[in-house]
Amino acid sequence: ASAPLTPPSSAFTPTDSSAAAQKQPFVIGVSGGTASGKTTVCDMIIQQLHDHRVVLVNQDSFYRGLTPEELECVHEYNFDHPDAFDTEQLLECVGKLKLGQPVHVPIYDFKTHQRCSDSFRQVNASDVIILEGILVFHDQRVRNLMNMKIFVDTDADVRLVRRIRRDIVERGRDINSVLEQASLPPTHHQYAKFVKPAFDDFVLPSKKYADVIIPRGGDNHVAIDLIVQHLRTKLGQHDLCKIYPNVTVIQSTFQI
Ligand code: UZR
Ligand code: MG
Repeated sequence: ASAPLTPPSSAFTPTDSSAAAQKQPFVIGVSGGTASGKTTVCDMIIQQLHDHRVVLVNQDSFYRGLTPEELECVHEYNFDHPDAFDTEQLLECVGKLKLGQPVHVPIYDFKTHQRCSDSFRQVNASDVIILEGILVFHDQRVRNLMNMKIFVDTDADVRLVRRIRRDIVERGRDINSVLEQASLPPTHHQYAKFVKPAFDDFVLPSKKYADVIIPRGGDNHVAIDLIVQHLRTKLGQHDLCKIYPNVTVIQSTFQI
């Protein structure tokens, strides 16, 4: 069951809905294969736009928690398929942020494959919303919310090496569990069985929707500088910083 997205008492409504409709936050979609450097690219954009209010929403937060039955055969569960995400909830969340309303984003635990049942991350109104994830370009309704789409394009071998390192260091795995069922032939390993086919079937085809393709990810400082320059121009043009006159209180608790 989906938990409510909007905090009950502090619901924020723009004072002038027509003005807010004209000057909505700038939504950037950042997609690319697993461990391509999406999060790094987003962090670099956020760092360089330090004088603006930018929030990052990660598609990973919208992973559905696994049922006890699914947990029993977790090796068979495809985390790389679009159905693994609660896209309706993601849509509702980004839709509300676009209207200037604060939302509660679920917290997903990669170690237990469950959502935190009692805590959320509050994300407040902002000038820029970055929506990041392997499949954020898959659903047309999600794409339609985006003002700019960036695809981080990193070679598959580089991604696999990073993925192994990251899952061991950050996501509570060992090498066997990253590749899964190491006693079986390589075609049965999790990477070969799910991650790679889903990249070919769903992630790569969504590259065609990108406005900008960044080769090599976070190492590509030139591309990130260009994007930030463009964003600064857009933010200046739309005077987005001043769209929410009553946001001051929220701003003080603003977090990324
Ligand atoms: P990024 N994933 C997990 O490893 N465990 C989970 O509980 C949920 C997801 C992985 C998922 C996907 N695949 O490739 C990756 N698996 O997280 C997406 N297996 O995250 O974009 O940060 O790499
Ligand atoms: Mg990431």
